[in-house]
Amino acid sequence: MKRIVSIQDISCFGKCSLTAALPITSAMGIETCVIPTAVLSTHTGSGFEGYTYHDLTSDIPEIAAHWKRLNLRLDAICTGYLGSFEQIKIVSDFFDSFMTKENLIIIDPVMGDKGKYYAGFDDNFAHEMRKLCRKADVILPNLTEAALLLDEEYAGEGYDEEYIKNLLVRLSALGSKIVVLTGVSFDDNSQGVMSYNRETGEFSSYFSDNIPGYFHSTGDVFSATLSGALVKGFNMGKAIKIAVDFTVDCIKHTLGHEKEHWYGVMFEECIGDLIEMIK
Ligand code: PXL
Repeated sequence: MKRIVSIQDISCFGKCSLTAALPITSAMGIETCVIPTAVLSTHTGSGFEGYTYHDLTSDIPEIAAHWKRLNLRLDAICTGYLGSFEQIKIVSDFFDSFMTKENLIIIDPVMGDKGKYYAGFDDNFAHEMRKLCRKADVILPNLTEAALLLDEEYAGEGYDEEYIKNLLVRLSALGSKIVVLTGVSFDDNSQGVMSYNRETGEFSSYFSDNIPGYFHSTGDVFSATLSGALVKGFNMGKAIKIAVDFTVDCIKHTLGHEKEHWYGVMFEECIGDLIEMIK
């Protein structure tokens, strides 16, 4: 059985980060260990003003030291929302202790969306995240995070394929072998991802339906599913297809329930579809 660790926050209510990753990768048949980076009453999205935040940075080195004594093998180390600038350094140390020739380091550089930082993030954080990305096999930024990592203007809409290819090459120069850029859309009807493998020089893309609206937590659903599919041994092209198709499935399933489920997609009712997709 494969084993991964998911390093990100627990938003106690809000269906994102660990509360999405844990059920998704477990359902894919992967033993999922967690390192919670912070405990929040909810995620920080607008509508949840007044959320509580408890930082767990100081617990991480102790958890790592205990796991080292247990000689735990990890097939992938996956990171998402990291709670603070200081935490990035500690996660970087965790990579140094647990990375091997065989395992995968997958970083979702969660920092923002729609051209803006999420609450609590700033340029110092982006600068530190840029350094962390050097250690990754795969990074999964959205277009906003790509701009923040490269310290440049957010492209918004109206870019073309050449622009995205150039962005991918420059992102890969930060050091990761593979860059998977999410939320790419060249027309109103489709949205998907484009990726670049620095070692082979290959670009690839996969698009699905563009569903108008904003759906919270889809980045976390996508990154958990992609990480799971890679650890299961699917090649990058197939893993991207599974992750995009599952994310779109979750969004379609949420359509018509957005009033009640504005804070996160209803991925729970789609888990059965995911299990079929990886058969
Ligand atoms: O979905 C990304 C995410 C994860 N964790 C927390 C967040 C967000 C996005 O807003 O607030 C706490």
